[in-house]
Amino acid sequence: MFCFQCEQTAGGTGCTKGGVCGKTPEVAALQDLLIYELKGLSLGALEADKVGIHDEEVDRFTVEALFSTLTNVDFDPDRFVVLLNQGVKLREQLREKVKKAGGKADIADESALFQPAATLEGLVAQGDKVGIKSDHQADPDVLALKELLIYGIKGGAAYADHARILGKTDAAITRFLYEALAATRNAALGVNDLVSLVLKCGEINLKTMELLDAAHTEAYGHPVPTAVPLGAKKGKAILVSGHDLKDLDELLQQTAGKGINVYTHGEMLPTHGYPGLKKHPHFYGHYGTAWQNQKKEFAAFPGAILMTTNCIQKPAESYQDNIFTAGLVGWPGVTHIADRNFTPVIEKALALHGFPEDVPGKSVLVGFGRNAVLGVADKVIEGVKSKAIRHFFLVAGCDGAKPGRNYYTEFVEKVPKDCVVLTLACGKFRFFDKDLGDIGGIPRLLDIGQCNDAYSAIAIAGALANAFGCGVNDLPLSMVLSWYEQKAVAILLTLLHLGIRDIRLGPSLPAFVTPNILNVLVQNFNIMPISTPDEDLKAILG
Ligand code: SF4
Ligand code: SF3
Repeated sequence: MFCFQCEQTAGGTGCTKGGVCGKTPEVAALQDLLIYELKGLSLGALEADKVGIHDEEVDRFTVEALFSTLTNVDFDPDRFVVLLNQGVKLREQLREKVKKAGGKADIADESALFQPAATLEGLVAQGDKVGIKSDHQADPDVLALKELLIYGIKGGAAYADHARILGKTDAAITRFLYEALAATRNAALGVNDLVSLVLKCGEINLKTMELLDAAHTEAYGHPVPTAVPLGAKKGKAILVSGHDLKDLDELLQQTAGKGINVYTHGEMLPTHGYPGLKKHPHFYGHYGTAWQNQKKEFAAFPGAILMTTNCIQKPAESYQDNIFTAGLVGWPGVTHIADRNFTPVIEKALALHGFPEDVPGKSVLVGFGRNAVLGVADKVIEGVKSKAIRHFFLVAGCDGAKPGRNYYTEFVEKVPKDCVVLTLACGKFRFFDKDLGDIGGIPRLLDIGQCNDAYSAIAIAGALANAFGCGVNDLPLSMVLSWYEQKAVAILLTLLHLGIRDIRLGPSLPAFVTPNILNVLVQNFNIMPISTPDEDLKAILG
């Protein structure tokens, strides 16, 4: 196997003997094969488009299959076998439709002719031949850009999937997924073409995130500032992790009146701010921190656990029977809920002892999405004009296991008292429970939401730039980002598409970016690695 799509890749270069994440060489091969198959399917979908055929099932499959290969989502080989067979069936159905419509049904590219082997071993052997390292001819910079493009669309597909689950789709988004996948089979594309495509990936991801923002806020209202307890209430308990609001909503409905309190873990924390979810009295509080601490935190949780999206890790034996997966998440041997009927989760929670006593704890504030922040825009603008607020820092992105991520804790601790920190995604767990006080009633630490809410941060920055009559790059705003998986890659491409400069990125730079490509990014966007909190703060604030 060879995989270097995430930040924790082995030795900072690539996982070759099994993933640091727990991905087996077998699953790595199946994922590579699925991506290869999607390339062939995309070539067919683009031909279908030319004769006016648009297949919703192919759209849905493509989005779900891409999301399944994202870091820490699906570790179950059997699920990939199902996907591989489904994909070829859809490809052939589409081919027939195109043929009937008089379009080009026969595509010569090998990926479009792929036939899955009948056995798991056979599929793994096929996958081993089509991985990242299979293209020996390609220029390393071209390969790097093609991988960057694939990772960008994987992240974008995750957001598209969340929007689709809440009833929002856009054909322009899936059309770009096909274009991008097909482009990776085009040997004629050079560095410049591919740089344009990765920036277009950022543009399409912005559209996707806007759609997701609409999906969330139309279904559950705009988040409102909400204090979330970090302690626990005596009684039975369910812990929900991931990003899927629909799963959480259904679970809250199905647990109503059953004497079970529902807690969030990881990226679910900001969901406490949505009026449509917080209305449930048994939606109690937040337990634990970010995904990489789940082994320790889940082992101590006295109830059932539901993983709705990434990021699952190998369950410890102590809670293997208490954990469930939903949506695209999978772990071999863990019970999967495919239809949002959470009865097994509820039964498990009722069978476990729950919290024997109330557990006291502090609380944290969430709910500072674009509506809440822009609702006090006058105060914010006045604060900047009167110099009460000197600078904004967006300290956002993923969390992970690397010790270097302490940078973000230290950075936020060292931000001067006359500055405001905006945050989103699971990187916030490095500092989310710090009491930073306020400036004239505006909290100094504002949680915008999940990584899924990055659109909100962009909208806030855009509105501030409008109010000050300048560009986002001219605002007293600096972005200090942390990345781990491919959703962060998609968001980063969106920021580059918007022309945002001077982003500081850590804890390390992506292994898939070659020195030449890094140079292009540095020259055009002045993107830079984080250094030390003191040096970076000095460089930003002067
Ligand atoms: Fe390694 Fe990350 Fe790939 Fe897992 S997803 S195999 S940790 S590079
Ligand atoms: Fe976190 Fe996985 Fe990226 Fe949603 S939950 S930001 S790492």
